[in-house]
Amino acid sequence: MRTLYRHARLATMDDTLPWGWIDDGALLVDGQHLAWVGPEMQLDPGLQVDAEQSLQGALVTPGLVDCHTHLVYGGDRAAEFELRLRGASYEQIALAGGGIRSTLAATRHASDQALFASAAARARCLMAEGVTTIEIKSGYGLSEAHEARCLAVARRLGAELPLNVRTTSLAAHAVPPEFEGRADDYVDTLIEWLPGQVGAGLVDAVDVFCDHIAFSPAQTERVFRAAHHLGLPVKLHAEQLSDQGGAALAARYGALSCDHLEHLSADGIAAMRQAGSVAVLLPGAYYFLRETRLPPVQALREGGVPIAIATDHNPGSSPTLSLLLMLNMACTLFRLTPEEAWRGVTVNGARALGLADRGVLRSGARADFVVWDAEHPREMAYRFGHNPCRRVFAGGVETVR
Ligand code: DI6
Ligand code: FE
Repeated sequence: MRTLYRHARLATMDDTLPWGWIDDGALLVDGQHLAWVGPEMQLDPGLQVDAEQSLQGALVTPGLVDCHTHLVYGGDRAAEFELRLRGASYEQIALAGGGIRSTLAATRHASDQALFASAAARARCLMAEGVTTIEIKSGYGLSEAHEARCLAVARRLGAELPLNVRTTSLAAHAVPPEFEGRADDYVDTLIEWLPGQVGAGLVDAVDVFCDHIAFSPAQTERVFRAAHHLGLPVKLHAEQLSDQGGAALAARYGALSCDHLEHLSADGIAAMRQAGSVAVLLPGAYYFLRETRLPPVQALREGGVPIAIATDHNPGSSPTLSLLLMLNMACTLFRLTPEEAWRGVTVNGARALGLADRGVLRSGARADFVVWDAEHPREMAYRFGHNPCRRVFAGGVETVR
């Protein structure tokens, strides 16, 4: 089935032009992929198609990619939010056994169906704003069975919703109570879970939370070595609360991305540049934790490190379900330009997942695209709390909204 969509204002995100802009453009969709993208004037007059539609000058962008989420978990942390407003810090709550551990208990307690239903509801919120690919991390199960269960729920979301899901094993998110005071034993144990997760087709990448309240660089490296051995790419929660040299370590393992990065050093930037790792900035967590230290955006730019933006959706530090809001926050809080922020939720978000076939409207890419009720994509970076998403296509198929 070949369908031609005509008369669109295209922000292709191709890097040869600002925004990859085409004023009056057309998209030829052949099955799940784009077979041709370009200006109307260059359309082959003899082109044979099965169907044709005019988009009447509407704005079209690539489908959005949310490259860092923790979407599968039980419960919420609204009560913890209240505690924080009475003066407790995120770190104090974590050290007192709250935080990630309280979500762990709620997750273990939830049925498979409840986990699926709550995650699907969240995924639908993201999809309503044009998200067509998301990454979902485990990390709230923290036992072999519960980690596998959360990864399986993520896989099921990808199978049952018109959404592409990439899964990341984040068993090294926190030390579960069974291993209290024995973080090294826990690391040995979670490493033993990985081959089973790979064998069951549950995992596309491996991540670690490397920080003073989580895992040390030495522990992180052990997990990375195991991932490397299994041929799995790695990512890292790096330099969020302190500089542990995590980004440089991850770069040595060819990390797809290093994420957060508020405390990233010049050495870390140089190592990421060399390795081609993407800097995933997470303005939702920065905002919600009321951080004051900004990620080194200008140095990342000057260093030529690609920047992605994601929601980091999780119940503790970033309970947002709006990637469009993150576009605005990336600009207002981190001073990205609207175009940088947009590249961050499209082409560079895809790159942070190791995916070269999406995030750009070009021949051969997946036919993931969004039609907007807007003149220009900069409007979505400018407004907040507003969703002008009109139609979403995933793999060439219009999704039901
Ligand atoms: N960094 C974060 O900001 C989240 N996880 C992580 O490694 C927080 C997760 C939580 O508080 O539940
Ligand atoms: Fe995270």
